[in-house]
This record gives sequence, structure tokens and C-alpha cells, in this order.
Amino acid sequence: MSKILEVKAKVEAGKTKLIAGLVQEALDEGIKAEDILQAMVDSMGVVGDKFSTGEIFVPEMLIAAKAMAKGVEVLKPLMASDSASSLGTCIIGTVAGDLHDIGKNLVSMMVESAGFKMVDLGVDVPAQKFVDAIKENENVTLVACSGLLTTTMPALKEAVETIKASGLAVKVIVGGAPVTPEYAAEIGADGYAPDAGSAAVKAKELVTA
Ligand code: B12
Repeated sequence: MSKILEVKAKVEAGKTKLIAGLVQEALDEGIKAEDILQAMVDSMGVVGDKFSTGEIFVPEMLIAAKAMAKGVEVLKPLMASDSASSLGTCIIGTVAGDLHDIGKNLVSMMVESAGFKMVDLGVDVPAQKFVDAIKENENVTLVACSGLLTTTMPALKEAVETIKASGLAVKVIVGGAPVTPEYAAEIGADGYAPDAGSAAVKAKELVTA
């Protein structure tokens, strides 16, 4: 089995202890970090489908997520550039009621590499906490809110509305699997991106426009 397929299979199977070594072996074979990351993102899709069909349950989903996080740790130094944080500070978090953080962490990594200093509030972040963080940190130019559940879409709306109502001059970017560009516009966000790579491009565009 090719190394990349092995990484994909082991993430799906939640072989947490093996992933870092396998990812390193894949890199040593000359496979690009971006391709390894995409294989792991694809694994999460497979895991989600198996959950939908009742083939696996929450614990298996969690173990697969932990395995992916181990792989991302190995890739992180290769993907984030050391560019100075010249675009200001970006506050990032997953909205209230939502515990998914793999996508948020990838977005954080890529937005950082675009030239932002990142302040990560973690998961299950109440709307007001985003506003508090804007006030508590220096030169905040952007807030990035992630939401992965259809049931937490109203929390995403509340986060954007609360930030906008605060009157603070920051741009807000939103994303996550159920979020569409139309929904982002409807709730008053300044930007949307479907994945981490395009989030970095959009983030830069929003604060330099
Ligand atoms: C891993 C996982 C979990 C793990 C999360 C662990 C962790 N640390 O994140 C655990 C086990 C905790 C979990 C729990 C639950 N989960 Co879950 N989970 C997943 C799974 C398999 C993978 C998610 C993932 O990491 N994807 C990979 C990343 C890279 O993709 P991503 O998150 O979409 O992020 C990318 C983009 O969306 C975008 N993006 C993300 N955030 C942002 C932010 C900004 C600003 C921008 C611009 C872009 C952006 O860029 C990212 C990178 O490219 C998905 C299935 C799937 N296909 O997504 C289900 C899934 C999201 N979960 C689901 C469900 C139902 C649940 C539970 C309710 C299950 C339960 N009965 O308890 C709970 C909810 C817990 C809670 N309150 O949050 C459903 C959601 C259905 C829905 N439409 O609402 C899914 C789709 C599975 C399914 N097919 O049914 N889950």
C-alpha cells in the first residue's frame, strides 16, 4: 500500500500512535505535505459517512479526529511560513455549542502563515467572548468563526451579530461544512471561505482591501 493510502487508512481506523511516524515516512518518500493533509481530510469525510450510516459511533469519530491531529502536528512546521504578523491579530474560535476543532485549527494555521498573529479561543465560544477578545488584544483586524453543525448555525449568526453590534472595527470571516456563501452574507459576515487555503487568501483580502 502506498504511504499516503496507509496514512488515510490509519486515520480512519484511529491508529493514533502510528500516525506521526507514518506521516514522517510519507514526507521522507517525497510526498507533499499538502497531499498528506488532503488525504487526512478525506479520511474525515469517510469517517463522517460511516457515522451517518450507523457503522461507527461518536467514540470512533473522536479517535479518528485525534489521529488526524497527531498527523497535523507533524505537518504544521512545513505548512506555516514564518512571515511576520504584519496583517494584525486574528481572533479565531468555534461557536457556542460546537466542539469540532480540526477545521478551525487548519484555518488558524493557514491564516497565520498569511501574516496574522493568531489568538485561538478554542471551541464552544459564546458570542460575547469574541467581543471581549477583540478588546483585550492589540490590533485585532479579523475574527474567524467556525461552525460544523447545522444546529449551531444560529450560534454563528449570533456571534457575527454580536461582533457587528459592538461597533468594533474588525472584519468577520465565517466557515465550516454547513456554511454557504449565501448564509455568510445573510448573517452579515464580511467573508466566507470553503477551506483553509482559501480562508488565508480571503483573510488577507479582507484586511488589505
Ligand atoms: C471528527 C468529528 C467529530 C469529533 C470532533 C473532534 C474534534 N476535535 O474536532 C467529535 C467526536 C467530538 C464529534 C462530535 C459530534 N459530531 Co461530529 N464529526 C466529525 C467529522 C467526522 C469530521 C469533522 C472534521 O474534522 N472534518 C475535517 C475538517 C478539515 O473539515 P472541516 O471541519 O469541514 O473544516 C474545513 C472547512 O469546513 C473550512 N472551515 C472550517 N472552519 C472554518 C472557519 C472559517 C472562518 C473558515 C473561513 C473556514 C472554515 O476549512 C476547514 C479546513 O479546510 C464530521 C464529518 C465530516 N464529514 O465533516 C462529523 C460531523 C460534523 N459531526 C456530526 C455530528 C452529528 C456530531 C454530534 C452531534 C454527534 C453526537 N450524536 O453526539 C457531536 C456534536 C458535538 C458538539 N457539540 O460539537 C455531523 C453533523 C451533521 C450536521 N449537519 O449538523 C457530521 C457531519 C457527521 C455526519 N455525517 O453526520 N464529531
